[in-house]
Amino acid sequence: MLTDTSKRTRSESLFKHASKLIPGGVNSPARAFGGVGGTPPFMKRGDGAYLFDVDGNRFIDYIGSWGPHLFGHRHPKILQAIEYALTIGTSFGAPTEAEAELAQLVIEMVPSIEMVRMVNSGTEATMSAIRVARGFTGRNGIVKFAGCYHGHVDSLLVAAGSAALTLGCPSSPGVPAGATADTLVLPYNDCESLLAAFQKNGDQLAAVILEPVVGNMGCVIPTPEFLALLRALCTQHGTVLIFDEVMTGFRVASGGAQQLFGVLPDMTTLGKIIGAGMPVGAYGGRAEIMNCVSPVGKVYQAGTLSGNPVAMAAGIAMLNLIRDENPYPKLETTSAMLADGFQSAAADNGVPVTINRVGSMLTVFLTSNGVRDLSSATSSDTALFSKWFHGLLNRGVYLPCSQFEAMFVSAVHTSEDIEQTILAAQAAFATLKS
Ligand code: KE4
Repeated sequence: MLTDTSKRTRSESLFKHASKLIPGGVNSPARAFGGVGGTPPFMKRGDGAYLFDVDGNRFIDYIGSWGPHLFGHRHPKILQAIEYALTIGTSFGAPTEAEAELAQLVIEMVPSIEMVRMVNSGTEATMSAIRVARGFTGRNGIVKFAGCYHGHVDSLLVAAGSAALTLGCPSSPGVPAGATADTLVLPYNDCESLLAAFQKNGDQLAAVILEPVVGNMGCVIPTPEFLALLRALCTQHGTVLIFDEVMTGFRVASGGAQQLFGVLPDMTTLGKIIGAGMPVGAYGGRAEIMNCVSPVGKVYQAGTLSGNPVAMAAGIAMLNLIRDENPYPKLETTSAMLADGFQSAAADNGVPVTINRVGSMLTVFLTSNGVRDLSSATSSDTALFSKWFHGLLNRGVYLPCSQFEAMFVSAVHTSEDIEQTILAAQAAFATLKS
């Protein structure tokens, strides 16, 4: 039975009020509905696979805070760990045992990481990894790929994905030319241009950074040839290969995309799931590289709240949950059921879609083309996507508010939730024909 969640008057008044105080009424542009229009629901609480808004509507949540909630909202073991941490304090600015405990878990779980440094966000992680790669190699050049998003780092805010792409500002004003002069942007999955770039500039390249499964132009999957060539060229030229696993880390496998695909980077950045909803990022890699980081080495990076005990407790609980419960088989089954359901619902209504999925991250592109890079992703009909998005939102299903994002299934989404979602998708696709 379909639910009607179209009445959201309190969210509308809150959005008007917040917009006078905070740019766009949000603390991150991705939440502002800029790509789909309308008013974002203001959420009151989350529980398991659901979000509840201030108007009393319940939504089946496929954002999961943009990735962190692998086990849904308010998992008891994560809450318990946070509650205990609060009984001993919030932050000391001194080393604690918990930081070493989370570091140990990350090193054991992520194949290529020998040493790791905690920070407070994915952006801090990628910003720091780029600096370390430049310090380690003594070079300046970096390669990124059009449509990939690595946080709002000056040198990487070029042809960026996520909300930068959604809102039509993939290369942001305010970033001085000097900050991106050493950044080379290539098409994702394009072996030819990668080879040419290395033949021309290989020995000036400090790093190549990529999302090893892209979420930020929607879900885009690397070809095995592309990953293999990347690895080979970086090895050949002494360039640091950075897998930005802020989204894919602990999401597509316990060891991230590098474990799933069997390709080991030199450095890895992490975020989202590692903090279980608390602000945690991390960067790590070969000990030889990480020993360049202050205070052991000379590459400076610091943070008042990095490794704070409350966030560490949440991260430790999350990674222990992953090791104890191994959610991936169930995530695969539930996510495949969801993708198949979307595919049939679209076909039943004559709506051409392309669905890309890796494990529990997926995107329904409103296009009949295959989607393998930014130009094919942007061939999607974003106006049609917006209509479909609102059709689902008004029927109790909360997808990422952009064609250029990935949705996430959690380990606590049930088959009933999936069936309910497909019913809503069926009805929403039907409205696209009118
Ligand atoms: P944060 O600084 O937002 O923690 O992480 C930046 C980042 C880095 N790398 C990847 C692959 C990422 O996906 C992100 C952040 N992702 C976006 C959503 N696609 C976060 C949502 C937002 O910006 O509000």
